Amino acid sequence: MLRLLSRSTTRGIVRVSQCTPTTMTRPPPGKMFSRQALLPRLPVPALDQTLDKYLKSVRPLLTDEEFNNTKQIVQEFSKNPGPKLQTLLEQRASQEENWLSEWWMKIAYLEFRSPVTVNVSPGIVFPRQSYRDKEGQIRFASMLIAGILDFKLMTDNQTLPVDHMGKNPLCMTQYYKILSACRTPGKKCDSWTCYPPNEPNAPKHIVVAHNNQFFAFDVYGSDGQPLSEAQIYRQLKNLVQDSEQVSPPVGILTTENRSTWAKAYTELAKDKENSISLDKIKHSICLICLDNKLPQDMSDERSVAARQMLHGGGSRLNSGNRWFDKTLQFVVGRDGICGLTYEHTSAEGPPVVMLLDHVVKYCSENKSSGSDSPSPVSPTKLRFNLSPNIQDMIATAGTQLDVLVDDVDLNVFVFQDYGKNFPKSQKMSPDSFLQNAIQLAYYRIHKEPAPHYETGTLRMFHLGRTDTIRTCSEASLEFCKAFDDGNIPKERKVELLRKAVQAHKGYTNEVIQGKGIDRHLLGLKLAAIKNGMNVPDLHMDMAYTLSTHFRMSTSQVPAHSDSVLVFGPVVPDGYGVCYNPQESQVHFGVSAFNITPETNSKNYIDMLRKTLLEMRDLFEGSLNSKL
Ligand code: HC5
Repeated sequence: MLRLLSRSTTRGIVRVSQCTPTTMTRPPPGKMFSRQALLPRLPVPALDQTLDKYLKSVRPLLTDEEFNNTKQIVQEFSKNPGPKLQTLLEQRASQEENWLSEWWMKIAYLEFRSPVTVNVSPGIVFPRQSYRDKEGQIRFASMLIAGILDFKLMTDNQTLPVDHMGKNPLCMTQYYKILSACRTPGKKCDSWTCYPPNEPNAPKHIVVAHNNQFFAFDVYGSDGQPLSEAQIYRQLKNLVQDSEQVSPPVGILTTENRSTWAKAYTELAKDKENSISLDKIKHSICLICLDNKLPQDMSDERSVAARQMLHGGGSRLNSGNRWFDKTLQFVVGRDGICGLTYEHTSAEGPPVVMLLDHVVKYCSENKSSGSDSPSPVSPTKLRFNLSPNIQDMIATAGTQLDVLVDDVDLNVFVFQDYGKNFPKSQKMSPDSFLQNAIQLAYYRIHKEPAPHYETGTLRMFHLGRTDTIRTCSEASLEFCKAFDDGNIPKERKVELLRKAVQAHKGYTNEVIQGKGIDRHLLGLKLAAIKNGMNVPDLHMDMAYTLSTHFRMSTSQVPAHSDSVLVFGPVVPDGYGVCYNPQESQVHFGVSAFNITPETNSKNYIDMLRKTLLEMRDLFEGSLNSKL
């Protein structure tokens, strides 16, 4: 069989060598994995259905002439080479645990060369904490670490309950991949390594970053139990005192273009001491970044905090106090600002949010964790010897990052007039309602529909990741066109909105059942490439390029805590919109790039707020008129 992607397990390390992303073998069946073996395998959708849906989805983005041309291309594809590629894909599906997940890890992440910072790694701002000084910062960090270890215990012991969507159990393997994992840069393709729990070499240390210095900190006592919060505090206090000097920002190299970073990595690792430090970071459970304050500009505090989580503020602020290759980095800032950033290769938002909700709750309960463990070991400083060449690379990386940071236009807001409650009261899916609001706000600013990506989960399938929910539809466009048309009565607008909501809901249901079109079309393209065939005309057609140039890149990530989630746009002329919908409010994080003056996050936020209010008015008006 064609086994493109192999896995090598050495002494419990799940290592993905260059260009060979991994899936973990089926984990042992603890409570957490009790449903794992029952999960269905990701299907390959029927070809004709995908092609029909594809044509429908591109229709609102094309002129009649363009559409007719695309229709012809699709028709030809359905005869040749479509069926042949479909067979190849079905063969792959019958041989792999999941026909998509390893390809996806490679295409979407490991081969992608842009910096992970801003372009790939999301940021999350936690609810603001009450501490206001350095002492409070260290105390909170200690509690946070205790909370992380408390969560880790549930994955180590596999006592975490299985997640469900409705009645359906979801794949739980991502929980094994967010802690003790790291990405490593490669020349053409990165690799990703994870050290699963309960293996002989499972890590026992975290890495703490302070003033751009890194420390390996063993957080378990000699009895294998987590250190108490008081023990963690004492060690952190010493560590902070020992690192008052700001060091050269070696971590800034991790914000580079991946191939550039790969070169620097090779150079850096030539030195024995550096190599040990790099391994210690890679092998750690997670990073804890003790940050300095970001200067407050005209923005509100939460938006400044969001930038701190997404990129750290630039080379002269906290961006060197990071290791962006690390899967999970918790950021504990000054004055009660805290959150995290995560490297996206191995997991989607929900497992990370589950962890953060647990940790936030743990910290709010302020329970002093357990008894002391024997023989705690002091943290050790990870040394980096920086050759003049590396120093130049750090300087260049800093300049590049500062350009990127200046380009990011990021703001957050809480919409407080309603949350899921209003659409529910009108018997509409809250997410489909919000998605249509997001599309409409774009339409009202730019006077055209946006190719629109919403993350749809495939976790109902073993090793499932995501597919695209294409929010822009003929129904959404009709609603957008009608919305500001004074000649159209409210009742009609409500009717059009309901249709658009229904279209989105229907599309969503198909995606989560494994019948989306984007990953299928990608699979067909890869099947062609891997078998030495040409990229099909369908994929070279402008309709494909246009409809996958996602000006709106969006994701719904519900959290129990009042956390704000942010990520960058995926195209220079687009927006990134992440939202945490709650019962009576919605937290939004909105990003754009300054390089495109037409897209502006504040402007978009104003329009989205206005649109959400006017969408509700539409209903109240129509309800009143019935009274
Ligand atoms: C803090 C949680 C952020 C959610 C991240 C997310 O949804 O990432 C998307 C993953 C995917 O495969 O759809 C990618 N996206 C950010 C570009 C929407």
